Amino acid sequence: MSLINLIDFPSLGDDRGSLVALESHQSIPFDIKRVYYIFGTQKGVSRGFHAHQQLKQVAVCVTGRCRMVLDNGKQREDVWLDSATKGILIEDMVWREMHDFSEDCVLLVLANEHYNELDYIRDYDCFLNYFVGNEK
Ligand code: T46
Repeated sequence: MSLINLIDFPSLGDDRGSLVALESHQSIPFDIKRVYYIFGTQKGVSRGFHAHQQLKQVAVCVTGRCRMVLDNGKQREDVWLDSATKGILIEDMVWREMHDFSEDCVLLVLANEHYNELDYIRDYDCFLNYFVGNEK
């Protein structure tokens, strides 16, 4: 099964332009508790390099693009986020990296929990070790 779970957001455009509405339990499959956005990423800089123990997120590039890498300890896949109408669902215990940010990239992220640094696994070996004796 693919790690890349894309969500198409309906564009409610008219002749004035476009509009996308994101709502809990509509196009976003959870209660939204937090919204943040990543912008101004310097050329050549990659971000992420962590997993979350218990956090679901949907990420969408509302402007520009970046390449999202997802890894569940067995498979690693990547996808370009390059559309304001295409989100990616990132489940618990998935290692993520974001690469190749365009200068104008604004990556909007919706999360089902408040910020909690203790939820982060920032070491890849620790991430892999988590699965030892804890098979999904
Ligand atoms: C993720 C990817 C897609 C906060 O204080 N509150 C927040 O809600 C967040 C997300 C971050 N922070 C602080 C923690 C760090 O001092 O902001 C700083 C940068 O965070 P971080 O280095 O974790 O950022 P990224 O771009 O590596 O990762 C972020 C999210 O943290 C992460 O949950 O899944 O984007």
